[in-house]
Amino acid sequence: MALLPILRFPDARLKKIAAPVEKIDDGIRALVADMAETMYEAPGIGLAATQVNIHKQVVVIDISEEKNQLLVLINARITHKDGVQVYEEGCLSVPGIYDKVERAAQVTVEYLDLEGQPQTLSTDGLLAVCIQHELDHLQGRVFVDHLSQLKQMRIKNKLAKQARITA
Ligand code: K1U
Ligand code: ZN
Repeated sequence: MALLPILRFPDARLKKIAAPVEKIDDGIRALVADMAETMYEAPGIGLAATQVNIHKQVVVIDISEEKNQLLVLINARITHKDGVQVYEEGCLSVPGIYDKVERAAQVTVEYLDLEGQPQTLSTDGLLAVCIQHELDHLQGRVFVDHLSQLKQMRIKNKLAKQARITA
């Protein structure tokens, strides 16, 4: 297993649209293992392949306290959304920035698991937020795209300043 470097906003590669996985082979299984290790080490509660510069429809999520409930979503599609919730989101590609985003309160998602079996999950709360956040990444969107232009400009300036300080 290996830790993967995480792309940082506003890297243009975060805007790429991920392609469906055609075959769940050893390469995909190794990618999932590396993504899970990278997410747990960060630490985070989710990671999309886009964030590690792999443009395939692969997501890992674990919102459990014990970090022992890994959810792997391959070729996921949200088939139903209902209601509205607002949650203060963060993102491993936008370090140190948190802001409120409005998303659906409940979602139903259809996906393939790591064995290639079709699954359907209906959920709400933080897991619903995290699924929408990660599937946004696969479509080339980051959570700051949901914020005002003014906030986006401030975030870019703040991250550029941080990058200058750490360079
Ligand atoms: O996609 C990502 O960059 C991961 C992101 C997921 C997420 C967080 C909050 C709302 C929506 C989606 C993160 O994991 S940011 C870090 C974080 O939230 C966290 C880290 C450690 C413990 C608990 C939460
Ligand atoms: Zn993110």
